[in-house]
Amino acid sequence: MKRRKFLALAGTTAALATTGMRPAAAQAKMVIKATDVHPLGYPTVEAVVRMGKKLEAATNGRLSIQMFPSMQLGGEKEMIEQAQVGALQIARISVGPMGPLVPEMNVFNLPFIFRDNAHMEKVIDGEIGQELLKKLSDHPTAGLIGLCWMNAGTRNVYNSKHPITSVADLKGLKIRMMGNPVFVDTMNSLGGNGVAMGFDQLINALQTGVVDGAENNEPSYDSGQHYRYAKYYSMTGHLMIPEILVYSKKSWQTLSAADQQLIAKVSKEAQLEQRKLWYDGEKEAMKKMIAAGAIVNEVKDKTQFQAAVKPVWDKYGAPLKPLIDRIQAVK
Ligand code: GTR
Repeated sequence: MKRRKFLALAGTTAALATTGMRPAAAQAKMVIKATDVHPLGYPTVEAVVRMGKKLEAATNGRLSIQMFPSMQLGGEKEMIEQAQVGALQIARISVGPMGPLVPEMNVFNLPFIFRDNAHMEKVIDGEIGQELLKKLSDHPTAGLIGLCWMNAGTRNVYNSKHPITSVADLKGLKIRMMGNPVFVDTMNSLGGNGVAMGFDQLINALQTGVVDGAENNEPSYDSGQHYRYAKYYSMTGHLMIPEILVYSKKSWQTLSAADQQLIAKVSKEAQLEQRKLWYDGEKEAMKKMIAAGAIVNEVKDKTQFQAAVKPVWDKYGAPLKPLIDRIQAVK
């Protein structure tokens, strides 16, 4: 269905491309602008760079990806806005800020929604993952095409004061959360003070003591250099939020159907390839942060954390109940 719609939109170019009347090499060269908040070498960045190489190889260099890493084009909010107007094509973003845009996506933003990585992967690789990407692509105003999912591990709390081993340890701590009310409510339910702020502002806020800490996976704690100001990294594992690769809908509609199919294909491959990079990246980051002085602690009893976030589930989970039931039924 999607293919038919895009064929219609792309018009003559698509017709020519799909009937093979015009050799691919004769079409205009196109540089696809991609961006990520993380630096070169970070698993999601590397996965998109590799996608670019595949596109080049498949089109004799007609299509390529130019990567703008390290927030060169702004924070996540700006990246989404630029993709919406077609100022850039590919943005790799967390599902975190997507909740307010596409309400169903908030299901992945509920604390403790997934049992473990294997559960999360099964969901994003399966029917539900496909459905949510389509929900985004079909959304009348979001202006984005959902290309694929990527792994982003588990988010853990880190701060400059002391290790967190129980909910009581969070009391009074100002913890930066991503810009989506579900996260501020999550931190407040856990007893801390959630402060919404962009990833791009966080290092400054940690440095100046505007916040005492934040929460993220190990590679982000490392890539953001947050360990320099918040050395206690506690394995709270309260969130497991996949990342999403989006394409500007405005730009997508100018592509030929053949190019859309090719980009969709390499994206699907990237979804599976990125996770190998992810698990290596997690290990690397852990080694690096410990060497840099981070103090990591396990949280033995997560049940009190799970009990404390019940109000978040009551508030945000109610309209998502059928989807939650399906996710929980994935074994
Ligand atoms: C990271 C994620 C980023 C960004 C960041 C954040 O794990 O890769 O896209 O969302 O978290 O906390 O803002």
